[in-house]
Amino acid sequence: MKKVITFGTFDIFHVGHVNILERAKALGDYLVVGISSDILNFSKKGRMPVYSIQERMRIISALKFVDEVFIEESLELKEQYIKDFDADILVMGDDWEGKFDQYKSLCEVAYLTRTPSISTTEIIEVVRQPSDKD
Ligand code: C2G
Repeated sequence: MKKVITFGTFDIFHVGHVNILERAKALGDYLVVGISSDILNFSKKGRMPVYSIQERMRIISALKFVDEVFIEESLELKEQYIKDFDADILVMGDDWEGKFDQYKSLCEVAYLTRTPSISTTEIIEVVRQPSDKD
């Protein structure tokens, strides 16, 4: 059985998230998703996620192509996570291109093209815009 591992915050779940998780699963038989803790997201993006870690884990684990989820506590623990879950391939969006190449001695590393024109940050900005009626 080929095990795939991927990581992300997956805040305000959107179609870009579905696309990468579905394509990640298609590269193997079993998909494990490390979901960034609220504090890790704060350190990455300078804001707390809109959805809590419990909510984000509940959403991601409900997807049919996700087999297992866990909390990603630190960006520096990838080696341990890859070993703990016995992953054969690490998959990330290409905004991380090259960033995880040091793990190529442990497993395959693949960067998939991001879905264009959608991100959590853009959704927050659009929702914040006052509508014409306001
Ligand atoms: N993604 C995508 N297309 C988008 C938006 C996001 O393919 N339009 C992908 C990202 O490339 C990433 C995953 O969806 O692989 C999750 O994205 P984020 O929630 O923004 O997670 P990120 O902050 O990149 O966390 O250890 C690594 C980090 O925890 C990754």
